[in-house]
Amino acid sequence: MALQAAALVPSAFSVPKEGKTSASFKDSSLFGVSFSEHAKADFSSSALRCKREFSQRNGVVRAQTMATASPAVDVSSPQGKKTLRKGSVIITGASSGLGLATAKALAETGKWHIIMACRDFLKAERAAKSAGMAKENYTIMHLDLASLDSVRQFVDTFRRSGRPLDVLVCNAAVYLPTAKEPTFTAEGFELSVGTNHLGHFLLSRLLLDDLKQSDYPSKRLIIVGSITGNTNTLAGNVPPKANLGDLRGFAGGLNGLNSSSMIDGGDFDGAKAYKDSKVCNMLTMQEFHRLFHEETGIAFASLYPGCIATTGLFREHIPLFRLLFPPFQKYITKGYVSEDEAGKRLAQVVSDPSLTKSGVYWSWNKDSASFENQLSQEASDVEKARKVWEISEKLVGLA
Ligand code: LMG
Ligand code: NDP
Ligand code: PMR
Repeated sequence: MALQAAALVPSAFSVPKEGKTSASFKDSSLFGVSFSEHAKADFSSSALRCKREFSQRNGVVRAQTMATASPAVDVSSPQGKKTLRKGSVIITGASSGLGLATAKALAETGKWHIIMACRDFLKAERAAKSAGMAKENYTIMHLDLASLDSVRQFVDTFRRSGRPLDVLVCNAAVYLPTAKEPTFTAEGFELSVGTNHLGHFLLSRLLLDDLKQSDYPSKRLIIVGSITGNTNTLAGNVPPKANLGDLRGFAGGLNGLNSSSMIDGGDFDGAKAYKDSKVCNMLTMQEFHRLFHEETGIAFASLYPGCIATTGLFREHIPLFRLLFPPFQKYITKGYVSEDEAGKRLAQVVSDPSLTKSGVYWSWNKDSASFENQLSQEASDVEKARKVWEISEKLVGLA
């Protein structure tokens, strides 16, 4: 395989190729707008759109067609100034790593209420406390992405809470690099793709309606991607490489019984399954953008936050890897970022007024300036995105 030299640099440092939608460092110059700029952005257009009434009453969901209880922009403040209500953001897997750091960064602004969607309630509570998050800034709700029933139940519980949904962040993931045999979700899908992609696919499809109903000025759906799913980078060329093939295993249901547990139909490989799941995440973001951006105004985005070598993602890896990986990334590849820094990056994609473009895969350069990065050929394949979407709909019971 002939790889271009330029294609081998890590995506965080790569210069966007010509010919694609206005990818440029110009955008990154807008980066750095502080959270305080948030309220100054122009919010007039969608201020009085339909909105669900905020109601904490048990089991009551009230659909209303008039803005009443708490419109996103309140122009009736004493000085007649526009003030923005707290944004409401769901973050999956906010009990550790990137999700927790993002929740913390957003909570610290005082402008967000974070719904921490986690499979381990107690762990999430302890994590929020130790991150110093104030109680009024977060709610923990149970979500196990490895069960589609749990996903549906979560959506139901969230709707009953009466909170609006302004931003959804699909962040949770599992990585099983040392597993010899596949393990499965409640519905029998291979666990990495089942959790990282299918669980999030159902969640975001169901919550799209809630996002549509929000009157918040900048509505976003963010799906965390990664460099290791992109074979146009050095990191993406470390074996085993992501490759969805012709999707035969996926179409067969990934159950390891009458079909392969791998999307491409091959033998099980946990590291590859994770990377494949990230390709699905990035393709899903683009298909969402293609189908719904114009109609809804929602910004769909993905990102590579940098190599956060210290997170729980590597908990299943061998101890030697866990010992060497952080210094390797810090001193050799220089791709390392701390959880705090990565959390600030994702928090920008949630709330920065300059990162509103839809259909973008964000990355950050050495100076921590954001830029629109190029996805690999497979991770930007329009036909594959369409097929992954169609098969996913069938597997999660939406088609
Ligand atoms: C698999 O191993 C595991 O089996 C699997 O379980 C899972 O973990 C998976 O991706 C995750 O990895 C992959 C294998 C690499 O593992 C290793 O990383 C072995 C380490 C080899 C050590 C190399 C020495 C590096 C020196 C640094 C020493 C510091 C500390 C080490 C820290 C280790 C933690 C990472 O697989 C291989 O086969 C090894 C080859 C890797 C090369 C990858 C580069 C590919 C580039 C492709 C293009 C080449 C082009 C040439 C250059 C062109 C220049 C313009
Ligand atoms: P962590 O393991 O720290 O965080 C993952 C989170 O996902 C945890 O909170 C975990 O919950 C949760 N989770 C796992 N399975 C489920 C499930 N079935 N239902 C609900 N939640 C679940 O890893 P990271 O913070 O590193 O990973 C976060 C995201 O960042 C992932 O999408 C990953 O792919 C991406 N990423 C990470 C990089 C890195 O270098 N670390 C680089 C690029 C992307 P619990 O706490 O209960 O285990
Ligand atoms: Mg990688 C040159 C830059 C670079 C970057 C930015 C990463 C990120 N990695 C790079 C290079 C290399 N890695 C090289 C040269 C090697 C061979 C020594 C290497 C190896 C390696 C392994 C074994 N790297 C890994 C692993 C993992 O198990 C991680 C993985 O693939 O998880 C799926 C991983 C990662 N390297 C990264 C990042 C961000 C990861 C993990 C997380 C992820 O993509 O979500």
